[in-house]
Amino acid sequence: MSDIPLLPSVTAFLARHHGLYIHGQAIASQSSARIKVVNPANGEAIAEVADACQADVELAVDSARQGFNAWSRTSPAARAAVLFKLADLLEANREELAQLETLQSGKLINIARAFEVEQAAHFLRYYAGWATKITGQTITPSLPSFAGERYSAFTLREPVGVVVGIVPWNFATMIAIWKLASALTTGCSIVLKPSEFTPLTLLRIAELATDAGLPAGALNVLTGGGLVGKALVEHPGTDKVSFTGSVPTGIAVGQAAMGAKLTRATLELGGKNSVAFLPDVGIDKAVDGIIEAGFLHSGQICAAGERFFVHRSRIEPMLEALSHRLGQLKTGSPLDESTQFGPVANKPHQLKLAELFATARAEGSQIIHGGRIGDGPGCFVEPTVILANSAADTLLNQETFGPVATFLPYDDEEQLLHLMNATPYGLSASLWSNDLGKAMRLIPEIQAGTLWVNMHTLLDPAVPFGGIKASGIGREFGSAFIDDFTELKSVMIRY
Ligand code: TXE
Repeated sequence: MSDIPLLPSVTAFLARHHGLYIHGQAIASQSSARIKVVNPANGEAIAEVADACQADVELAVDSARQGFNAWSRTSPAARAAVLFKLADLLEANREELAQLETLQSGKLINIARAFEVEQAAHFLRYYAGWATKITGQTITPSLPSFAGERYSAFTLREPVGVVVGIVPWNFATMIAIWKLASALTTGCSIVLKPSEFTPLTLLRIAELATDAGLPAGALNVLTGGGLVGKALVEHPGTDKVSFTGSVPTGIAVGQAAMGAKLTRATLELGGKNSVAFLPDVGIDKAVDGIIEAGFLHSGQICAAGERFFVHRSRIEPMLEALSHRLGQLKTGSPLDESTQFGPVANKPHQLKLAELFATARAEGSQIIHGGRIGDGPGCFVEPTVILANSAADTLLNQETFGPVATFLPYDDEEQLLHLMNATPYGLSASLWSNDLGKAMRLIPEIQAGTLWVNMHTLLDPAVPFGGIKASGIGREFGSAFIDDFTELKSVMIRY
């Protein structure tokens, strides 16, 4: 097989002189600084975007305040209709968005189509459905009446205001959709700041949002690096931050938000997610599970499994079967539909993984499979299996965010639970067993915001998602997001 041909609309989009998307239109940045967008599959620059400056931030926030005034007064049904229309437009432009996503992030084209576009449209429709279902409560106040007067009370859920959405590079389209959907459904406006590595699809989605009928200013897009995100977080005109990214940056963002003016912050950060196989799981099922948990999108998923615990009696055959399976994966261009394993998303990430492999070797962890990066211009990294010497090995504790599964054997359930929870993070975990009763008893003992049983990584818009411990604050999806994107106003009436 070979690469699919690029659509003419994709080639034309790449060649554009990209500006920012402010107040319903593409406009030039007030800075001449540019950022090159590089295709990680071959190291070639494919486009350039603006590196926004403070003047652009001022313009975007001013526009978002105006957008908030208009959008927050739009009826819930009208808001839902615009979001449903945007979901239709995502699907209508599926191939264009998927190709742009693959070019900027190295994601396999089939994953770009299925997750970045189709799943994103599914999530957007789920959120849109909530626009007409956001309610407060009626309350009978509890105090006694002193002179025959009566009291009644009710609560209102009001949109928090102008949201700053800061997006990482791993699912640049889908995560941006989650953020804009949460904000727009609840009547907030949003300024989105994509990762400097993957800004293209969001510039296109902003155009589609205008086509869907979104009023000017309800969604603005500023491209640029971390400083643009920081300026938005600290800006007096923004009211909430929704951030997805690394733990250190997330902590800095949370501190800046709180420090500036108690700006609300939802932080969805990384982790070091545990995957535990009880001894009753067959080797083939376990290997399928490890690939699902650790190697989907080369492990560049915040919820991916990174620490794998296998009963000592099973670890040897499991590692052998896994290595065999990984050796059969077809590595290649992400635009080739037959490719099963592509590059990681950018050069710094590839180099970070090379450093982690060097650390693993220096510490004497056993590299069972892979453990090297490619030497060409593309950002290729071998799918890697590591057997740790002890629970203290770096690879068992530091997030790799790559195609790396690190294993440690355990002897009994008590030790297993200790190992699973001995991490400062708590985004997700999974437990694999045919004994559902045993799994049900272990579920309350495992510290994670999401715990999967006999599955890993699958996110559903109806099921809340977010981290405990150092993996974040707040929840996306379900109805849980409503709490984070609205303020609760209490109204009390005497009569
Ligand atoms: O992430 P950052 P980076 C991990 C992964 C990766 C590492 C670094 O291990 O190798 O993080 O990736 C913006 N104020 N994850 O540097 O720094 C930045 O421009 C406001 C895990 O890309 O977290 C980008 O838009 N914003 C992760 C976004 O924050 C700032 C997904 C994320 O950047 C900022 C991605 C600042 N001070 C990487 N500094 C996950 N858990 O999903 C940067 N940004």
